[in-house]
Amino acid sequence: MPNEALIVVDMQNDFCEGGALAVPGAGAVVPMVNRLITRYDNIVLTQDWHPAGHASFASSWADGQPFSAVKFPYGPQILWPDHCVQGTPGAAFHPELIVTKAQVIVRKGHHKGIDSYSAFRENDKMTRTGLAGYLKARGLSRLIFCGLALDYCVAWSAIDARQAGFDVGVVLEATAAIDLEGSRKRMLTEMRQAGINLNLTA
Ligand code: VGL
Ligand code: ZN
Repeated sequence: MPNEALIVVDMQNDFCEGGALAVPGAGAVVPMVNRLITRYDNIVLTQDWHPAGHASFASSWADGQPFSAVKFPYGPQILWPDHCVQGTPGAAFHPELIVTKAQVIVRKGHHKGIDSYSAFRENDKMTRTGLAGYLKARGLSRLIFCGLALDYCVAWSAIDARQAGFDVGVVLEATAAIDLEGSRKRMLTEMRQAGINLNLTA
């Protein structure tokens, strides 16, 4: 369909097996995502792209514990292991990911003090990446999401997309979750309540 775009979220080495913030089952997602990429004409890749010493890294704080929840000026934030540092192999796309068809790559999390799970809006809920404007300018109104991690960057992106007025679906079998303290189940419920179609297949 000419008005559809596939949004491939954060298929990067650090989120795959052996990476700094490996998502369980990420390797199995790569062939599923590639199958989707071959089927869609309009492809957007997102890339988590942090400067060294990013505020979301536990190592940036005295006593910072990876996977702990803390309070940032803009609200709650989880501290993560150092990951997806700009220009490092961990920030590169998985070597088997089909990247040639992508028309745009959206990099996010580049502001040192603000994390960005969503590909549309940073975690301060104010700073916009420009992706909504890009998609609207191209007449792409129906968005299909896949990639990593289901319960963080995929879910936050999909929910923001609904709020921005897009028709949204997620291909669950082409995702994998971090599942931190029930986050997988919680975000599936939130996505369903937001009117996101979770019944798509690869
Ligand atoms: C992500 C945690 C931190 C993700 C990115 O891609 O889901 N999660 N940075
Ligand atoms: Zn990140």
